[in-house]
Amino acid sequence: MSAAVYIGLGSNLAQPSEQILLAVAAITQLKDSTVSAVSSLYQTPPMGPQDQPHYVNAVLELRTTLRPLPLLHRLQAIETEQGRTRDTGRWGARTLDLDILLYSGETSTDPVLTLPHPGIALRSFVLYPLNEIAPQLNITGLGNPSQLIERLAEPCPNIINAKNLEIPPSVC
Ligand code: A4P
Ligand code: MG
Repeated sequence: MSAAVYIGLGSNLAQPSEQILLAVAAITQLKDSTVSAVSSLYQTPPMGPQDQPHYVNAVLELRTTLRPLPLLHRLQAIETEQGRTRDTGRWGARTLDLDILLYSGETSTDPVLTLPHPGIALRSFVLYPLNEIAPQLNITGLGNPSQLIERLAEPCPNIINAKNLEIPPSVC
């Protein structure tokens, strides 16, 4: 049986929108997996060091029979293929970051793969795109995206590519 997985995508180097679209295409090619929803692209101010460009962020939904760790390794390979280096310090600029936000209802405190991703509830660049594609999602122990957005009280980031939005999300 396949798991419902939510993946956060982020880029702020080397034509970030292109990096996100390339990554979506690469994830679409993963074996034993189907991309079932992709959010719009959002332009977001950097969290962390401010001397770096704005980010483009998105979230996608994947149905997969890959287990969490093999999936993480495949996502890290895609990051590397798209020129990701890990020498820019914590939360430094990057061509591509792929985070597993949720893997069905699985929970883990292992630093190699923490589930749900510990940043979900605190990041507008995750919550708005997640709310766009999965408004009813029950985020283990935390509530759904729109409840978390209300608690966060941060404005919706700019949508720079609304290709999936026939109707703009009501929270924006
Ligand atoms: N890791 C543990 N859990 C996970 C998970 N659920 N998904 C481990 C993916 N990886 C996970 O990640 C460091 C280690 O986290 C990995 O070895 C993996 O085993 P990394 O990608 O090498 O480094 P990182 O991304 O710099 O670290 P970190 O702490 O995960 O940062 P975040 O949380 O990814 O945040 N501002 C905006 N506007 N938009 C962004 O997307 N992203 C970041 C990075 C900072 N500021 C941002 C954004
Ligand atoms: Mg990361």
